Amino acid sequence: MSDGPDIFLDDFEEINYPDDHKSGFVAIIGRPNAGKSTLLNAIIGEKLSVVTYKAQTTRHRITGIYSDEKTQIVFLDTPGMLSPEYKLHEAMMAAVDKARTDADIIIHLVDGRNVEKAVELVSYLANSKGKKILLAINKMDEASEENATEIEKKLSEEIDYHSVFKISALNKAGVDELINTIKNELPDGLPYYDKDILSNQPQRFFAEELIREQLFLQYDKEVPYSCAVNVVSYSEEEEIDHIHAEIVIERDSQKGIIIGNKGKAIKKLGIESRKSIETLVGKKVNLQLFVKVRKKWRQNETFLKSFGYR
Ligand SMILES: Nc1nc2c(ncn2[C@@H]2O[C@H](COP(=O)(O)OP(=O)(O)OP(=O)(O)O)[C@@H](O)[C@H]2O)c(=O)[nH]1
Ligand SMILES: [Mg+2]
Repeated sequence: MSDGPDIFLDDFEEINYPDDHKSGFVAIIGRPNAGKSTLLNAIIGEKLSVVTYKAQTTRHRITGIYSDEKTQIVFLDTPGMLSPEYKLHEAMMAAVDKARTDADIIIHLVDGRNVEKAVELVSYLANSKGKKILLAINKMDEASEENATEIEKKLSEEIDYHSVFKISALNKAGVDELINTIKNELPDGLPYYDKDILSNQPQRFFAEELIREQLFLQYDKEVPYSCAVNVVSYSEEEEIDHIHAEIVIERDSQKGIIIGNKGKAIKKLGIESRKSIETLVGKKVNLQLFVKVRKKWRQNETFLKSFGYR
């Protein structure tokens, strides 16, 4: 007799998928601010990934799962490609690397308004041997055709793209064509996740991201970049979720900025974060925010790990 767990086959629901079912991973990779998170949200139809007008908003690899009867595509939104300046950046690039390795298909997303920016760091992607790469030239609601043509020409000298798309993630223009091509190119396979779910990340993760989004929107300059958000506890009741979150900063001097005159700034941060979390979870939220100083956490492996960046 083995001492393994008893497994009752009755516990497994048998689902019959069509023989030609396809599934796979698609990484969205590009420079900061290209519109990667906007594209993910446009595809999934929900706000899964935080979008702001500032560069380097996304720090983690974020999954969004697209399913229909015959397909499941696991999209991986990634931080913007950059040359690392500190350890947090290294961790962000490691998230890009992991997504690139896991992907069956890569969407190379570029901002069509700016030729110089669109071609920056292209050598990083040119090294992705054996992967199908689709070029998506974004922001075509504002970019000129001449720019798009020049970008396509320059990038195609470095990368042998499977196909090229001109899209506006913001207006959801050209996004269906992109998805159809991906569907055709995916390998045959069964779904990786339950078809009802849109992401495999836990709710506390989204809570952290939504608070971080508000930090980006409400504070200037270096402040949001030197903050991490850590949900210490998340307890769910039927009518309300209770969340206890820490805003982690690098220096004592930032405490006053986060809290603001008579606590006004942190109050606003709390209210706006709570509202966006309530929209996500569809019920009331009781959010408590605390500010904590962790000196130079962006350079510290242990802190990076404990905040989920490794
Ligand atoms: N005009 C226009 N703006 C867009 C489009 N797609 C995204 N944006 C804007 O570009 C900015 C950056 O968008 P994000 O989706 O956060 O970009 P990202 O590539 O995820 O950025 P990081 O996470 O910082 O690397 C936001 O202000 C978006 O609203 C588009 O198709 N057209
Ligand atoms: Mg992003």
